[in-house]
Amino acid sequence: MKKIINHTIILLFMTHFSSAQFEPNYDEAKVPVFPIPDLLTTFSGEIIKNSEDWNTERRPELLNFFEENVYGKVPGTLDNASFEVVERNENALNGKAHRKQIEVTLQKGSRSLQFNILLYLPKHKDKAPLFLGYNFFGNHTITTDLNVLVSKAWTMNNEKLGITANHATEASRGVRAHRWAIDKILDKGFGLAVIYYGEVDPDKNDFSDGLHTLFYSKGQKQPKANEWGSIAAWAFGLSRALDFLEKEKQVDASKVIAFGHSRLGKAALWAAATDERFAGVISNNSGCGGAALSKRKFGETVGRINTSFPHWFCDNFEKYNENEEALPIDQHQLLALIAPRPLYVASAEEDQWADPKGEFLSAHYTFPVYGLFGKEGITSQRMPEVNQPIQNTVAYHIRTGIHDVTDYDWEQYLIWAKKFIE
Ligand code: GTR
Repeated sequence: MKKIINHTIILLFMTHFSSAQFEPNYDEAKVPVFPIPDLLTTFSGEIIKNSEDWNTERRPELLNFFEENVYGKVPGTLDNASFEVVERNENALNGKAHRKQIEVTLQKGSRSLQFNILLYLPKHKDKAPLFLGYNFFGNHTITTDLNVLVSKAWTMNNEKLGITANHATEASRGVRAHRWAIDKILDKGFGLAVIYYGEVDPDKNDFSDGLHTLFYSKGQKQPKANEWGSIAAWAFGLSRALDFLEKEKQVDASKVIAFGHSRLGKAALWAAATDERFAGVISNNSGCGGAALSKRKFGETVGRINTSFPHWFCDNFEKYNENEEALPIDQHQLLALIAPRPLYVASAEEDQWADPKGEFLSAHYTFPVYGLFGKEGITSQRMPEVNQPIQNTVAYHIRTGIHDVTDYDWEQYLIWAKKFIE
């Protein structure tokens, strides 16, 4: 309760005084000088010299730190998960794809939660590698395909996208199609599976709904300080979708790439860090609490993100509000948890809020861990020019334009995925 009151006060305060309260730093000269937490030295000072020690010592302690202090632990296990195909068509998208819509039911004791997966698979492939990711406003927004079901779940209002009264309607069909290059994905022989993130956990500072409620003990109203926020809940949802994909004959479940933009990029990274079945991950403009280094305090900061979105991370993360120096880790160590699997970090030139340079450096600093596995990271500290991708097992590009997902982004992801995942 106390937390809720505090946040309400902070939020009210922010709405009135936000510009005076928080001035993001966009000046490289004002970025603090700080030591990059070393990937290959354990918290107790041991030096990691090979992949085995990384896997048995360093990786687990880093993962544990992020679980306890950043994203929060999943507090239990489900009793059951079931999957029902509620709609299918062998000739979707002008005969190019198989379409399936799957209702997933997660159960714990007497409580349950349902969410829907929209799956497109290329008809010319017997077993397809696949991108799995969330969308912001419902599966029906990613395509003009009239058969995609409109979500009944709570949805953030967005008048421009035709969403009012917190529920989506036909009016928003296809409004986000430009973010999902479905034809290109299918033509290259990849499948695409998407989920509306609000069905897994509605994106609001309210822990009385969504996935968290399944795991509450008697009388519990919100997760404990080291338990999951919304990002970890969304990550958990991606893993349950992967459980389903493992049963799908036409999917190559050993080649599922978690994909996400912005807050959903943070969720994709955390999903791939916690679930090693993901073959790789793409972080599109994930920014603070995603790929970007926190200690640079460039654009969005830990204090700012925990104030604007108190439900995204676990409460323990608030210890680092305006106190990034005290963090014994930084986000390059989250990225290193993906190793040796392929990792793509992408930025946009006009998305300074997400700190493109901090995203690049974070990807760069993972190279010693990829090196332990004989994989090529990004060794140069020099950021590439705009629209000049670097594509190794670790890949990075900064494209022209704003915070968004574009065809250009997908074209690069497909070139890289063909080389490093397929
Ligand atoms: C912003 C938030 C970012 C990013 C973004 C998004 O408001 O500050 O961290 O996640 O939302 O998800 O579009």
